[in-house]
Amino acid sequence: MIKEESLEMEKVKVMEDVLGKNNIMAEELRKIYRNNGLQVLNLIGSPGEGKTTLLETTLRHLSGRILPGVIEGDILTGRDAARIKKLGRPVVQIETRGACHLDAKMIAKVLKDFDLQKLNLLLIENVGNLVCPASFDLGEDFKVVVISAVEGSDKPGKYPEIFNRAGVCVLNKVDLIGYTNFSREEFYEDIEHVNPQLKVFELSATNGTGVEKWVDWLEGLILNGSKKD
Ligand SMILES: Nc1nc2c(ncn2[C@@H]2O[C@H](COP(=O)(O)OP(=O)(O)OP(=O)(O)O)[C@@H](O)[C@H]2O)c(=O)[nH]1
Ligand SMILES: [Mg+2]
Repeated sequence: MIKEESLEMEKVKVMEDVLGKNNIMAEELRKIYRNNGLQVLNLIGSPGEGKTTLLETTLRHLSGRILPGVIEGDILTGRDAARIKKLGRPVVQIETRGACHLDAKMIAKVLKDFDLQKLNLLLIENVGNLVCPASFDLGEDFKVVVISAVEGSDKPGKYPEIFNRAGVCVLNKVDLIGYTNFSREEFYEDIEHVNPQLKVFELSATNGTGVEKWVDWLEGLILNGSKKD
């Protein structure tokens, strides 16, 4: 029993150390973003919620108006980066080779692949996971939690950490909501408990419903925060 407890304490210490080091690196990233007039979003959600599809739709809408770059995080493959590349914006793929989240060190390593002076928005798609990425600060302005109507309305209550740390939530796949038992009442009640300040965009990344509002918010963010024209 005592052995189990001390093992548990050891694990907590290791984790605190890892997160502490990550926080220091995230502060460095924040300075780099600020010095380059970059707004940064960290998109977090389970596999298949539509994060890459949302990025594709967003890039199409922002084309010619905003200067986004994209970092794609996956355990393996460059598939998501290949999708983004087709839209003609700078993109870098990080393959974590097993890690269930991106960390600040990984981001620092790939930033040199961008000409940051030519960007005013950096969109980071984290590894598909609703849990691990929540704890790792990437120096972002906002964590954006992406969930889809298909996965159920009970998620904010069951995964409170990410809903609590996020500034923005995208509820995607609303085109399918009528085929599910998704309850907006339950969803918004949970959010009220976990993070009443959370800004929610309901949209469909595939048919475009609600995308305008999301894009308008993003544009506002850039216009207020960036010095580039
Ligand atoms: N009906 C519908 N399907 C969607 C929507 N958004 C994405 N999809 C579909 O959902 C599937 C997964 O989409 P992705 O964008 O690859 O999901 P992801 O979150 O990036 O997945 P990972 O990178 O593996 O974590 C694809 O078949 C998309 O076409 C939507 O708004 N409505
Ligand atoms: Mg993806």
